[in-house]
Parts: sequence; C-alpha cells; structure tokens
Amino acid sequence: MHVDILTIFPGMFYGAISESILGRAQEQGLLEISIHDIRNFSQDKHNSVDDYPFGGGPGMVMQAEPIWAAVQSVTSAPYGSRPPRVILTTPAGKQFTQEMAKEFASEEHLVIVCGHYEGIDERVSDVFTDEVSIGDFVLTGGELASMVIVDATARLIPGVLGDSESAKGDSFYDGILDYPHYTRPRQWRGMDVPEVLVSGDHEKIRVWRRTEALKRTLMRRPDLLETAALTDEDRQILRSLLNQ
Ligand code: 6GU
Repeated sequence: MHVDILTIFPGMFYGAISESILGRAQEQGLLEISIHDIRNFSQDKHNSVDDYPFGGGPGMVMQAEPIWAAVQSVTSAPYGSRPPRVILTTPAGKQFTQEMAKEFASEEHLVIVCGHYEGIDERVSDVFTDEVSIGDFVLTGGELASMVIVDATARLIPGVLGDSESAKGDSFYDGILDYPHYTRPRQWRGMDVPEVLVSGDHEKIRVWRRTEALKRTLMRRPDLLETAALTDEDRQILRSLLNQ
C-alpha cells in the first residue's frame, strides 16, 4: 500500500511512522508512506496556505488551490489498478471505526489531507472520497488523526503483523472488547493470576475469556452488544451475567 500524507507540519510525522510496526512494514516493502508539505503548493511568496473567512468570524480557512494542487501532484500518476481514496481529516467528518480501517486496508493507494484552522474552502471538497473524524473531541489539527488512521489501517494489511501480534484477538475484531491479560509473575503485590489460566484446561480458558470479554463490554460499552456478531453461547453467557 502507498500512503501520501499532505500536511503543513511534515515534521510531526517522522518519528511516528518510522518506529515499531509501521517502520518494520516499510522496511518489508508492505507499506510506503510519503509526507508532502502543502506549503510547497502555495500561490504566494510567503508560502501561505490560509486566508480570512468570507462572511467574517474567527479563525482562518485553508485555501482551495494549494490543497487541490497538492492532491493533483500525488494522484496524477496512478498507483495500482483502482483510483486512490482521498481522505480529509476533519472533526466534521464521519466517525473512523475498525470497519473503516478494514476497508482502507484493502486499498492500494491512500491520500490523506490533514485539515487545519477553522476548516478548508468548501469548493475543493469534491477531491475527497472520504471526510473522517477520529472521535468527538477537537484536536489542534488533523496530523495526529491521520497518524491514527494510518496506524489502524496498516496493521490490517496482510503480513504487517507477525503471528504473535495477530489482529484476531483485538478489541472490536468481532465487535466486543478484548478479555483481560496476565503474564509472569504468577503473584504480584499480593494479587494472583486467575486460577483458570494456569489450569491447562483450554476449553475452560476459552469460556472464561469469552465471559470476561462480554462482562467488560456489558459494563463499559453496552452499545457494542447491539451490533456485535454474538453466538448462541454468547447470548447464554450474557443472560447468566444479567441474572447475577
Ligand atoms: Cl480528524 N481533526 C481535528 N482537528 N480534530 C479532530 C479530528 C480530526 N477528529 C477528532 N477530532
């Protein structure tokens, strides 16, 4: 997958994309990330990319032309067989989800424009296939949001995660939260690892983990239970949890 990130703060990205799993994915040739400075597409000698809003009001608006020219520069030569997804990060976008990450992970070419200021000139909005927010809070800019999107997407590309890092057990993988985990030592500050996990009984362990995952989801994110793909066994576990 090739990802082009268009930003006015390229310096924010270098550490975030070169460490850990994203760094390794690039070394393995599974992922290529290019960072582009939107200021290079400015129309004036001060390299400005924003201006005052027509109609007045607070803040600045990103101008259409630098964004349009920057997007053109990375989309005029096609990568792969399908047209790219061109994503704008904005708190006014559609909420990013694990489902969206899966969809993006099946693409060959993503272009992500990091939104700023009060917003962007609406006339350039036709270049975007997606406008995405990462949640109901406001960031100082779209850079961190775009890193979140790239990270959540890239780890779903086949081969990016090793076997030991498999996405199968993730919270949200099947629509509910993950179960609790324990490692050595077996006793820590007077607290024991749950007995079942050292019992060697794999079926008991499976049922315990599923029960804990459902318990957590019920307590913390009951909304997820309305859309999760629950089995008959899950429903039975939930009934018994609710009757306790
Ligand atoms: Cl994509 N951008 C900004 N500035 N704030 C956000 C966001 C994006 N998603 C949530 N908050």
